Amino acid sequence: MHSSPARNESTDSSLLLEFGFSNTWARRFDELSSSFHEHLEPARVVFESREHYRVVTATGEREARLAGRLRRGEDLPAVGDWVAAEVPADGICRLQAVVPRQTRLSRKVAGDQTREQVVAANIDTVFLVMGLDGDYNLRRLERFAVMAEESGADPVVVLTKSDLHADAAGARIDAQTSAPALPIYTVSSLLDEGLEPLRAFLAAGRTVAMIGSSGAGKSTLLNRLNGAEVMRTGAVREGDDRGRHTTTHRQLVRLSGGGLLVDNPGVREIQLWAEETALAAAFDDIESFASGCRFNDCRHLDEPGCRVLEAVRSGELEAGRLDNWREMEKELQHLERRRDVAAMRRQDKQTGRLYKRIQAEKRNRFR
Ligand SMILES: Nc1nc2c(ncn2[C@@H]2O[C@H](COP(=O)(O)OP(=O)(O)OP(=O)(O)O)[C@@H](O)[C@H]2O)c(=O)[nH]1
Ligand SMILES: [Mg+2]
Ligand SMILES: [Zn+2]
Repeated sequence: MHSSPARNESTDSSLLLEFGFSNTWARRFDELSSSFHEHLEPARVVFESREHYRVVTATGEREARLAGRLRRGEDLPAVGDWVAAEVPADGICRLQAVVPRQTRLSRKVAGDQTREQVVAANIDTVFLVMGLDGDYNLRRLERFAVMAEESGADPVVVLTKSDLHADAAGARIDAQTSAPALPIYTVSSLLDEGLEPLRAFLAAGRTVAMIGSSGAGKSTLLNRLNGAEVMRTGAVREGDDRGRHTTTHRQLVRLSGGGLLVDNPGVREIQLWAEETALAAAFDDIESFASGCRFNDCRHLDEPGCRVLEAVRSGELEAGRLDNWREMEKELQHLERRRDVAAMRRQDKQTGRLYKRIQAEKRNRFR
């Protein structure tokens, strides 16, 4: 494989390093870009809004658009992605390809379509952000935990607004039953309390993405961790503490301390895009109870000798948590069927195209 001098220049760029570039990414970029005729440079997507992108290149932040071949594809670049870009001396960059991802935080697109939406790519840690005000909802936290488990990054729970809760420590203990295996931090951005331990996830070049409802305090947390305001924040509604969707675009911000933090618009309802293994990981307590059931194929409904139901009776497992697990299990099974159907349709289309091509070739041959 050839190695172009321009690429080496890029690899040495301190700006790219600050945004998380490494030898591994350089190698992957090299592999990808060597199949192109155009001269391409590595860049990281830091902003995305419909088809408008901003990327960081070796020489600075630039505006970017998708090249035609990317626009026609199904897998669009997401914030956090490393891309191979045409970078003109000035003007708009053209993104030609996405470097294969290390991790990806995904959801199913809203509505009926069976499609993945990548919320953030190549992140090391996911902050599951939830307010200790009216936003506090353990069932939603469990759902976020499944989404985060699927990502390949490490999930961390961040309970914000501790100053608004009379018993923040108690709320944290309750949250632990919904995320038994995850670290949980309680913070107040208002009082600047509890933020220090979060900085450990934001060392130079490390990437963290935040998910949570609108109004949970994500952007406020980002500003606090940064030490100066970069994101706009907005008051929540009186009565239900819901936010007003102040953040409208995904954005990767390099904090003054060197870490990279992806802020996202708030989401209230997420539909999962995950495998059952992610569900099992987020609910490993239920998995381990289930291994004690008398029947191997126990559905934990009314079977005799069901260890899971016994755990609910004895108070070891919350009924609401079991119900939530059931609901998500159904949702994931449904998703899997829909994904199979969607894959078959794609296959049919391809077969159809192939068939047409063969027919056309035959016609040409016998003409
Ligand atoms: N009392 C208190 N208020 C907070 C804290 N953190 C955030 N807030 C307030 O909560 C409201 C919502 O904060 P944002 O940071 O805009 O919330 P967000 O999660 O970014 O919301 P979206 O951008 O809509 O998704 C603002 O009025 C903040 O001042 C906190 O620790 N304590
Ligand atoms: Mg925000
Ligand atoms: Zn059982």
